[in-house]
Amino acid sequence: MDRIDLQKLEKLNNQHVIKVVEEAIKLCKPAKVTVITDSEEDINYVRGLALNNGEEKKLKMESHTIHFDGYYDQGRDKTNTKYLLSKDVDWGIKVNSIEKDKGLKEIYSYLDGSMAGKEMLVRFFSLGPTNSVFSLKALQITDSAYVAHSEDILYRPAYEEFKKLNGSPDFFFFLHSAGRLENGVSIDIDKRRIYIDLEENRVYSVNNQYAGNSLGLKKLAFRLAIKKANEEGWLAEHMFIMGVHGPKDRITYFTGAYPSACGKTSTAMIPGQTVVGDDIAYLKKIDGVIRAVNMESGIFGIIHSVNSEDDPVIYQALITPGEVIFSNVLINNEAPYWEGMKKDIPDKGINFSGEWFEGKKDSQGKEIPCSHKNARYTLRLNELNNIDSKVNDPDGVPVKAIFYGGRDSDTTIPIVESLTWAHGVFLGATVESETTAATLGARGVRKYNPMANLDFISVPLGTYIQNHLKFTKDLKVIPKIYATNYFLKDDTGKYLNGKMDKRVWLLWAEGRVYSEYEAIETPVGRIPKYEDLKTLFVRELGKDYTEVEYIQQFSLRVAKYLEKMERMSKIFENNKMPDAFTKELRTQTERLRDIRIKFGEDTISPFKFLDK
Ligand code: SPV
Ligand code: MN
Repeated sequence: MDRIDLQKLEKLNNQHVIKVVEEAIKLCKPAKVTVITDSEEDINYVRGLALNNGEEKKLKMESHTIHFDGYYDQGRDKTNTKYLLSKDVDWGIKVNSIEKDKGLKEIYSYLDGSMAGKEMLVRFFSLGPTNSVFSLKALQITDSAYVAHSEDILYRPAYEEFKKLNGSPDFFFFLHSAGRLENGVSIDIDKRRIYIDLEENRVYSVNNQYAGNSLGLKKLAFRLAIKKANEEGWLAEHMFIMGVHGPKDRITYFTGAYPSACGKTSTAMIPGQTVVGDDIAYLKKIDGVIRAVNMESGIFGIIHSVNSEDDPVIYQALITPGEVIFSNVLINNEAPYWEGMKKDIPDKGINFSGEWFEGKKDSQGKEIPCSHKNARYTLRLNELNNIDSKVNDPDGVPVKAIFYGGRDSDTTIPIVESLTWAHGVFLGATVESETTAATLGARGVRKYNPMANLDFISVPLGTYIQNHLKFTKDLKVIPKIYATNYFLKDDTGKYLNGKMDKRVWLLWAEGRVYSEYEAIETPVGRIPKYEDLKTLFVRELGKDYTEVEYIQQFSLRVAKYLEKMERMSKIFENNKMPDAFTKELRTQTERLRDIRIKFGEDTISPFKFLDK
């Protein structure tokens, strides 16, 4: 480290920071260490480095770059992401862990000398807006300029904020090395490891580049934050935050949790609304009101099927100059192309498999698409024309409603309002979803995913749910909770809803916050009335919404719901769940059984609940 970089570190007056950096240097043995402050000059240096070392390449459009992850490094590696534990934990869910000493020994052996001949970057960020009671501090050490650059887009720089720590060790830290590279991508994939130490608030990640694995601040910091939130009585959630624009300029803030690739970003981006965040929210009670901040300042979004019709706001940002990193898309003549962009796609170019041509097959004979299903874009929220004015507000935004959603083709109705907060927690905790491309492994398998957080929960499930249940204590305003499903299909396998229908669900829920619509009570919660949806479909989408459609979408598939309750009972039977939760599962099951007997039908039209 040269004198200037050392001085930058020393100016922080924090021995803990110095110690972490010194230990990282001793272990990884970089050729050079560069400390990055919040200055434009330093941040530019990182941008330049990513281009110079080949991790990113310039595209034709100004400030657009392309980065490729390795062919086998295209999603989160769940198998090799583990908690380092010094004692056994009864998680209540399947969680990967490794005995701490053993895990540390292993990952230190992979990190040892991993930066030989490379440059180590040291960066400081804030998780959440600066100068805010919500926010946490994070130190990232990495040999990947792509990682450091991505974090610059996705998080708020906080070198200056670190000074305010006054020497305290109250920060998360992340040590990442992409390991050995060939053609700019990590090659020792068999030695890819991501080890999380909840006791020391630190994460080690090695031999990978895909952002869900490499960027400490994204899903790795999120796990540390969930633990901290549970200890301190707030919530760290896999949630978007958005302003829903109701009648007469009324803005009502919603958060929403969806598993990867289940419509979270596209909900937050529904035209006519404003976005605060699309992935991770911190929620705290302040003066009797739940308020939320986006811990990020950018989006690392799935690009598959982003096009001018379905995602106009994002599409616009992707075709205009401004800082964007594309990853794992097709590049032809310095322009990016991806599946579902609704534009002609060239028949050759460079993609995540190297030289690509239409019809190219992988080693198993399967055709390689032009872009990976989990290919992504990274951009700052302020590149979007629907950014909410409160996006950086240190006090966050007041949360009036919470959405939960999964990917369910045959059981749950498009939207339902919970009967109570506890019932809403139950609805969130029983979200199911078919697996998607955002993680490695089989796709299309139905999995339950409590609060869309299964991959990230870092405390026992019962503790996590209890933290939700008790969150309304001392609240003046209790947010409403909704469970949504955008993926319901008919018998022929056709989706019952258009992509934009979620706009109607959102605005119905917004109106419900102010009791502007009546609802119909069913065993699974309250559902919209046909007339209200009809009005909203015309007003919001210019669409005629027929009674037939309503009946198809909102009929209660009681037999299917009971199958789901059965699956849930199995999951939770050996789990130490809070009584309030167990009660919700029991009573919802009873209500479903009763209604099935009452009507003698497996599928019950919503109109039948009207005369209850
Ligand atoms: C997700 O998969 O939920 C993401 C992308 O937001 S990742 O960084 O891989 O977690
Ligand atoms: Mn996510």
